[in-house]
Amino acid sequence: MGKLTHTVMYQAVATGAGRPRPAGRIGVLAVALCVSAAPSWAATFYVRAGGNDAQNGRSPATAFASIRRAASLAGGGDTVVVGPGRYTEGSLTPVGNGRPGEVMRFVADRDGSRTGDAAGDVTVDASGFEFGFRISSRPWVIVNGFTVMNAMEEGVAVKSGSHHSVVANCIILSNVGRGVWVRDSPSVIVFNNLIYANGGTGIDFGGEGDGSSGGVALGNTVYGNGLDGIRAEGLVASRRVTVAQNVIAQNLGRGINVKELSVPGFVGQWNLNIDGYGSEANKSAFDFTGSPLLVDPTGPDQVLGGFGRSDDDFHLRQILAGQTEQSSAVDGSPFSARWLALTHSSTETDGAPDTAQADLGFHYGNETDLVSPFKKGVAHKVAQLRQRALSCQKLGSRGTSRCVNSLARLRHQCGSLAEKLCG
Ligand SMILES: [Ca+2]
Ligand SMILES: [Ca+2]
Repeated sequence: MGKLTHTVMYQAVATGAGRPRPAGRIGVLAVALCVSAAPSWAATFYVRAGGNDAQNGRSPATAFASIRRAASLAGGGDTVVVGPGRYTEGSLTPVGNGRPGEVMRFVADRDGSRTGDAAGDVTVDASGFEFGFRISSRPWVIVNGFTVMNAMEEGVAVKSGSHHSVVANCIILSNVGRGVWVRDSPSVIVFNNLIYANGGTGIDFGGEGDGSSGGVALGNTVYGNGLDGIRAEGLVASRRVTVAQNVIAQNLGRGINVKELSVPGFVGQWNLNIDGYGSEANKSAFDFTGSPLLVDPTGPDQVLGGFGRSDDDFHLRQILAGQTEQSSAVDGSPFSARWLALTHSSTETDGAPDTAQADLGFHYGNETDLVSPFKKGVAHKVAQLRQRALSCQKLGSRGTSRCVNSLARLRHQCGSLAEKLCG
């Protein structure tokens, strides 16, 4: 009965097109609370390369042409679905913020299943703009699946209290500044992105006010950026940052650089980082060594990113996909691909889904954002991951002499890293 009621309300809202939406919501909220049904006013806005900003954006047939237009209407609970194509716009931010249980989503419809378009990249070409996405004072916003390039500063900026926001499954390249800048925004998750050929640091947690404590950089490939790979700044403290399961290579600065004020609670584990560590934080993790064996980052054209990006290939070399060598990033996590909801995406050139233990680094074709698929919520997930990492670290720090007695435990806690630790 409640369901029927709020379906009717939803239609009332939906047919009120052209009305000032936020004001309408307050009235609907009051009614919704009276009938104790879960509010269901969340709207979906569509953006397509062939769209028109004069339409209402509420269906693929009446899609907007610009992401900016959709963002100017979207807030908590709403989703902006963007079809394949190239959008020359930038500094995108939603008009409203999300809330717990009512996140605001920007979703790239790369396979065309929601817009009816032919599959393809969904590219925000931010040439002439400061940022690709600029999530500012907008908590609980998810940016999922976009290619973001050419911004004059950061590809994606999450700043000024945009806590609990998520950047997932994006390819962020050739921006002049950082790839992802998390600034004064706690509990932000940067999950399964390919971040490369940016002028600044790949992923940066920091700020000048509240800092960005509780930040998570999980499962990203961070390659060939102009400064550090992943960094936790030290102007103010960003505590309890977690950096795990990333592949980090060919960055000009340090692979992982944690400044002194941000050392408390830092957890770094299961990274394949060949670019070293900053001097202010002791290296506490037990990392994979050797080349990440990416298939061909520059591609045959020998140009990394920019106009040469279409043949850039960041899959992992592996025997099952026909390569003669196997990256140690394959099956590098102690957690299963299922545990991380990565079973519909791939690190293999043949596109076969990730199975058994999760592979490290960027997975092509992934759609899950780490927030939506898990019943207990992402905070629980991150807590489990940190706990496991700390146990692994503790066991590993005992040195090889303890391997005889604790190899089984070490294997359970650390995954394939156990064998490496014990030689
Ligand atoms: Ca290339
Ligand atoms: Ca695997």
